[in-house]
Amino acid sequence: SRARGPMVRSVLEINKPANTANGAGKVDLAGEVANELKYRLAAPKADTDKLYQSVAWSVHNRLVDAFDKTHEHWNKEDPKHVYYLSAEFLMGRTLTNAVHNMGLQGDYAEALKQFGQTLEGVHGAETDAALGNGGLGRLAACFLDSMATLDLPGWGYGIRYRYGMFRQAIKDGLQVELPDYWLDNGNPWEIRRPETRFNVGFYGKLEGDKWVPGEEVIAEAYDVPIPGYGTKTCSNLRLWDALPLVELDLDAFNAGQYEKAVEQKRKADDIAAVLYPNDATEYGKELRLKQQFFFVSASLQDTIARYLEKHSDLAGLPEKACFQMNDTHPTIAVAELMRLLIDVHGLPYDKAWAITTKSLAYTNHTVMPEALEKWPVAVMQKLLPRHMQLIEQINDAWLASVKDHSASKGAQLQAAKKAEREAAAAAAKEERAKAAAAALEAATTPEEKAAAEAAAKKAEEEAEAALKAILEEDAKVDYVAEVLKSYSIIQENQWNKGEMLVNMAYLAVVGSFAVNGVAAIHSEIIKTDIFPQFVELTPEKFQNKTNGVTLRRWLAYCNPELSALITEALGTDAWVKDATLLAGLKPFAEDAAFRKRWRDVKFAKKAALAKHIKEVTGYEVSTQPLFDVQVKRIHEYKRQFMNAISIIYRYKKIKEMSPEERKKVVPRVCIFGGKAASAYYMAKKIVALVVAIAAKVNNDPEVGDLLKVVFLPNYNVSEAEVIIPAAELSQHISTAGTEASGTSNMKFALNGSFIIGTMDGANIEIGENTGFENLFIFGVQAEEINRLREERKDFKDYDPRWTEALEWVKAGAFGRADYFDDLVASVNDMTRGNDWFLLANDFASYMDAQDEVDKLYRDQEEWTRRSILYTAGNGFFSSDRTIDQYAKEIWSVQPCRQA
Ligand code: OX2
Repeated sequence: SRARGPMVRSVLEINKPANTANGAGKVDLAGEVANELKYRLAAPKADTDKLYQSVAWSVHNRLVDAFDKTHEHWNKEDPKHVYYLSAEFLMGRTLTNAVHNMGLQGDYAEALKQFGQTLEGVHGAETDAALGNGGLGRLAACFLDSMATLDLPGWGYGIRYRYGMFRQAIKDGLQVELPDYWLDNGNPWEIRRPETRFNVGFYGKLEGDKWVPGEEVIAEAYDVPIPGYGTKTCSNLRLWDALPLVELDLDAFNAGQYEKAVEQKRKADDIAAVLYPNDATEYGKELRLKQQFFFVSASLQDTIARYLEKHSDLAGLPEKACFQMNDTHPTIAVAELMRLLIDVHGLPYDKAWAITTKSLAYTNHTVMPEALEKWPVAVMQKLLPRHMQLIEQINDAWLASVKDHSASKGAQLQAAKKAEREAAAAAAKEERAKAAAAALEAATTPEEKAAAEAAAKKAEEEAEAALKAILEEDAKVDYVAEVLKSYSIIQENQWNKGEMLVNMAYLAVVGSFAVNGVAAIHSEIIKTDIFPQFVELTPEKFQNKTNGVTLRRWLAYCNPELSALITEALGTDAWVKDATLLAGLKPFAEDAAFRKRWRDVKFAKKAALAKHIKEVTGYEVSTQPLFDVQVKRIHEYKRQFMNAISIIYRYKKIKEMSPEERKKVVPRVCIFGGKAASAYYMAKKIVALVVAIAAKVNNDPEVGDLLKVVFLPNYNVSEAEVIIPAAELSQHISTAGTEASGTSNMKFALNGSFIIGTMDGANIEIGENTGFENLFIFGVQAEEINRLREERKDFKDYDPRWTEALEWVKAGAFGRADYFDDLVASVNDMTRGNDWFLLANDFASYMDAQDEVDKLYRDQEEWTRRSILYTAGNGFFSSDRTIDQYAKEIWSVQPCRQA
């Protein structure tokens, strides 16, 4: 559904002035756009769509210029590069970003005038490049922007999925998934490189150490130029497409075997076809491992080939290349780099291992156990037999190296266990002695005394025998082996005994020189809960790199009105590149006239969102109420369900109020957005519940503008760019300890939106930067989670409001009572659900925090004052800062800037 504007002027008309308007020495952009329109698109009329494409192709030419110069420069200087290996890059639209980053907005605006159009006018015709699910993929995209902006030599490497993230629609109240045909109109933002191809093998057999693949495909490169902001640097995102070695088997075709004739092509097509639509969960499908290996192998082959154009000794590779593995998805790189060095380049194992472990670094993005990828050995063996052999070798060498440590740790554990048993036995013995003395004392006859003595003796003997037996049992436990097992990359599946798995996170930790988490709390949790045994051995490997977002896309371009105000106040636009300057806004929070202008901007953005809501959902919302937003992937741990239930409670109370009471209610528009993974049963019900609440509440005349609920379908980067600037309150309410970082929280904060949230992920650091008094923090702390899960009370004993709202859903107040039954039971029926994410526990404090929100919103001056402090306080969350830290503390990559 693409915005098609009115037909504008004919090509003939616009060609004339365009060719003569510009002076010598200046690129004639209007003429260039006209040429693209006429010759590349062969379009007789310049409608919005065609005009967008023509402008995009013209911008493409400017990008290619910058790209070529940058790479010529880097080629000459030969600096160390970082390669960001990621299965996901969630780029969104490119036009506005590219034009602004290159400082060409004035020129293109001028050129477009000749077609009776504006940049903003054609912007909407672009389809998002949605090659990612959520935070992880968008982070990769922000990182590319910052790397180029900081002139850091570095490329992204990924897959050119032919179908990106599915398009979400709501049909009959439920989510439906539609294919994302993002390449249908061509893609002006990429350069196909038919000369850059590598073969990637799968399956087959081992002849000793020699791997003979049973299937092979070609990886072909597509380059996506990445222009930095305010610099000549234009770096690269190289995405791989998969092609068959033989596209058409003509013999088979001629023999009438049509399917066999295109079998290779079909298999290759599958590899680069779709992005797996899961966020923070495991995929566990052979095709997924195939995709991972496909792009990792091509990327490593490519970088090694370029290295060898200039250098002969691969021992120097770590001085020229660092590979950052974005979560476990690319961690087969550990084995593939080993294979390439040993099998293809003839290096001995030890030398290859030294190079590998000096070149690889790993970022962990989640502590959700289901997202830490573990591949069955059987699958790995079948798909990548040589890699499985190497992983076994790596594991053996690794376990041998931790043998001494395991022996002493095991012995310590065993001694500690023994001491513990003996101490317990000694304490019990003392108790028995006391009891025996009392029994003796109480005995009156000699017979009774004798009996008491005999009983005491017997008890003593029994206890000693029991202790002996226990100690003997303990002695049989092989503590050393247990400790050693905790280090093993290959481990038994705890849910399916007998099945062996390759723990990809462990492989990554062993194969990397640096491991990092993505927010302070998360980096601590991975040390204490996920990799404690590795931290014992190499504490220096573990780092924190708190996430960040690019201020270009997420403030300057998505909120030009606020940007203009900030620039005016600071007297410079240097904050776009140096986010620490935003702190200069603090004094303006005290200025009533400035606050008024700040509010006016927010109001304008709310009006734009209200218009969008009307267009997309048909719902009419006023711009006066508080705009309350929760947009992110739908997941039980993110607790959209808790938000929904609180809205139901609010709605119920409004209905029960007298007209007088209703006057005191702070009106709200509650906005949701987010996709549910297609196979995620509960998440889909949560979407349906929000849609059902909206249908009921928005059509209830009794409630009017006091409450509106909106589910905006197909949440993606472009939607976020409209939603985030308009938000006044945003919700980041995951169970403490579950959201590694979150990155939308940073985007909201930078756009002056308040945060209601838990002590989780980057919320904590946002609190530190904004001042916790300005956030609405609620809920239990991460340290309490395990205990609270064990101490589960009956659901009705938490907060009566919780059960009241849930019972209403159960009674069918929002329709589909049967459909919502499992969802409601998961947090409301002790026999059917354990409320794993502690919604019931946190509901009361969440409701209290919401009351605080309403209270503060009534005081618009104070609200605005603090809103300004959000923008002023959070420059820390620029991805420029994050990338600078990666470059210095992990990659050892220096800027390489053209004069
Ligand atoms: C996400 C995490 O869930 C989120 O908390 C974090 O902000 C983001 O990565 C970027 O670091 N898939 N998505 C994530 O992790 C995984 C795995």
